[in-house]
Amino acid sequence: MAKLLRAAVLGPPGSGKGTICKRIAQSFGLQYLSSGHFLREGIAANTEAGVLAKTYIDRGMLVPDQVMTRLMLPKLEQLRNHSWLLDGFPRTLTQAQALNSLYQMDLVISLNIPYETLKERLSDRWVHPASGRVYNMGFNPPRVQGKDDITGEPLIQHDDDKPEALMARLRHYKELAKPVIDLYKSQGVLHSFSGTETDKIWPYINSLLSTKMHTQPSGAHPTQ
Ligand code: G5P
Repeated sequence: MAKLLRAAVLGPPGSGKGTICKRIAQSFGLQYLSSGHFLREGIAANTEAGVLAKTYIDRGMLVPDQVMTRLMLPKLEQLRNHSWLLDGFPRTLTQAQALNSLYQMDLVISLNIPYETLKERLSDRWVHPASGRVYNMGFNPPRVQGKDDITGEPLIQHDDDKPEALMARLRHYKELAKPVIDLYKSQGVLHSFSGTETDKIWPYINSLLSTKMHTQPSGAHPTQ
C-alpha cells in the first residue's frame, strides 16, 4: 500500500484552522478531525468527558491532555488505512509526543495571524451547533441573518468566543504552541503561513497539498 498522508493544522483561536481544514478536506479528500468539534459533540450529548471539558472551555482554558489524547487517538486508530488531517490537535507538547509515539507526521501547517485580526474575527463568529458550520458576519455571512444556510436553524455564539474567555485562549496558545512548533520544525515537516486573509493564504496551502498528495497519492480518498 502506498504511503498515507498524516497532516495537522496548528494556529491560535480564530486563525482559520477550521476554514482551511474544510477546504483541504474538500479539495483533497482527507479525513478531517476537529478536536473542538468532538468536544462540542460530547458537551451536547452530556457525556462524562463533555461535562468535564465544558468546565475548561467556558473559562477559555485547554482541556487536560489526558482527556484529549483519550478522545483523539482512538479516532485515529479507526482511520489507520486513511490519510487524515487534524484541526486543533495536538495543542501541547504532551499531546504532540503522544501522537508522535504512534504516527510519523508528514505535514504540519502553522498559521501566523496578527492578534488584532484574531480578536475581530472571533467576536464576529457565529456557528450552527448541530453541524459545526461556521459563519463570520463579514467574511462568510449566512444568507439569512442569524440562520443556518442549510437547515434554517438559529446560529449561536460559542461561550469561549466571548471577550473574557477569548483573551485567555489567545494568551495560552502562545506559550503552549512554541514547543509543539519547535518539535515539528526539528522533524522537518513544519510549513508556516502568515497573513490577515484566509483567501490569500489558501492558494499557497493548496499548492503545498497538491505537491504532497502528488507524491503520496494513495489512501487519500473520502470515506465520509
Ligand atoms: P476549537 O474549536 O479548536 P480554537 O479556539 O482553536 O477552537 P477556533 O476558535 O475554532 O479555534 P479556527 O478554527 O482557527 O478558530 O478558525 P475558524 O473557525 O476557521 O475561523 C474563525 C472565524 O474567522 C470564523 O468566523 C471564520 O468564518 C472567520 N474567518 C476565517 N478566515 C477569515 C478571513 O480571512 N477574514 C475574515 N474576516 N474572517 C475569517 O477549540 C475550542 C476549545 O476546545 C478546547 C479548548 O478549550 C479550545 O479553546 N480544545 C482543546 N483543549 C486542549 N487540547 C486540545 N487539543 C483542544 N482542542 C480543543
